[in-house]
Amino acid sequence: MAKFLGLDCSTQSITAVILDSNHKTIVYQKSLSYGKFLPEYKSPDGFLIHPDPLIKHSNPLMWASALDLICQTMQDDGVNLAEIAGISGSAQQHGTVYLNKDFLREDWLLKAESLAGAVKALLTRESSPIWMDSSTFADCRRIDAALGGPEQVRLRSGSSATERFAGPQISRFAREDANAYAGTAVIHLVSSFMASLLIGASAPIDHGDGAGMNLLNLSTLQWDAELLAATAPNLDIKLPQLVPSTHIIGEIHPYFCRYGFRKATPVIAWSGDNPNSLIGVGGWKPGTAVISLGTSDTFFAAMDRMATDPEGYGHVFGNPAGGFMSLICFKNGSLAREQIRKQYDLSWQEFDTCAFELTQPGNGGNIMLPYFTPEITPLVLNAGPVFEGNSMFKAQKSAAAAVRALVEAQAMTMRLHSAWQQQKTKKVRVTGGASKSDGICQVIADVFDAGVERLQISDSGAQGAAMRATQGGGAMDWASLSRSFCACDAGKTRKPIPANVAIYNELINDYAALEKSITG
Ligand code: XUL
Repeated sequence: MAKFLGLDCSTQSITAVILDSNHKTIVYQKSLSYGKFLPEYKSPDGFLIHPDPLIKHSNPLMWASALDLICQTMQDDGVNLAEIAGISGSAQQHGTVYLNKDFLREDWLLKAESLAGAVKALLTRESSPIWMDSSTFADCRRIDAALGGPEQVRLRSGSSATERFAGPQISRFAREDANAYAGTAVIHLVSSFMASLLIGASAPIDHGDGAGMNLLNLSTLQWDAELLAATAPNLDIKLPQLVPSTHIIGEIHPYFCRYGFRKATPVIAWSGDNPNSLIGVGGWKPGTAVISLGTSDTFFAAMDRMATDPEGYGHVFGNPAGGFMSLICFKNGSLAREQIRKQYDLSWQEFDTCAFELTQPGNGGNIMLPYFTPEITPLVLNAGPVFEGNSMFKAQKSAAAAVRALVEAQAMTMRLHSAWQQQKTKKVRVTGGASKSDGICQVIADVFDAGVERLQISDSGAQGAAMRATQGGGAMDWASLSRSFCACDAGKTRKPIPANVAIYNELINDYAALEKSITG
């Protein structure tokens, strides 16, 4: 048997990817959005509508229903699930699910008609805060203070106390609903909750996703007693065990035989979507950085040693292939590109021509700070782009210069704010819609002095999970998985041009100085 299943429970949809390790092919891929297929949960975008814009919760029963739904859909699509030799999963990071002591028993799934039906009575909190929630500012500051300052939290957990992370969210729940918190026997991440449903028992949390909680000590890979104590009372007895992401956590529960799964199909630990995507795009090994050009731009990379961002913007998670990975998020991604394109009435083709052919590297000294929307890396609360350079540029009268300035700024801010990793980027893999642009890819190659490879993978989380299931099942190793499933079109690689690299090595200092003049 050579088929492996990866599932991805993301913010808006559930996805399944099945890969065949003998033929080195993806044999099935399906995504179902909660809004369309589970309208009864009244979450068109995957979360519950709330009058307070800082609060973003989802109904965990929706995720349980989605798991039933995707299994049913695979069966209806004629997939023989008895051929699946291993399963793993990916889930949006940071969300938490709160359950009572009956979830720790062995029989809660035995006679169930549906997963949501089995779990409903076991929840101690009806809704789950997700990564989009930013209601825990006060909790973050309390945790910082208890540890003796924000650097302590960062040095231990890999990230400063962060609003969307599980720890601050647990802290808020314990303060605001102490009774429900006291009745909570176990707190899961979305990933370990979904894994629990698959094995019909409370599953462990993996190091990849566990690092997104402000609770895991990255030096010991154990829960940090002081962070736990600063977060909420008795938290040590409510958290699952920690395991490496490659760990086989159990066998699929007989409940799933109704969909055709074979009894005892092994389940490999689930992880967060970013650790899974690192694997899914072939970025498991230090030296390769991944840049995903999406609504927000994200930069992530396997790290060759543990380091943290002294400025507190970057995060460190576990790399499922061992060691650590960075994740840095820039809000002004496609949003900013779209804004400039519209402002100058350009097609995407024209945008690319501006960035590539009509302007020169260094942009004649014209620099932009691309804060079209409030930025998180670096922290800029008052949005508004900054134009510094000649008068035409400052008056925003030159489309070509504005496009190049934006593209250069987005690449330079990524280099600047990933420098804390102190490792040489030898290769960059770029994904997402804007990776089609030759201009953008060439600027990234020149700014990072690294070859840029383009990769079109639509479901990198689910693909990474399927690859992890294959590795965990012993069928293939990381290197052969990456070669087989993350191959790039060699003809489209962009190489750094030494003269341009030299220009950006200078310009980045001017860019950093301009940024400092705004952020202080
Ligand atoms: C990472 C983060 C998001 C979520 C949702 O820190 O908050 O990427 O994992 O995808």
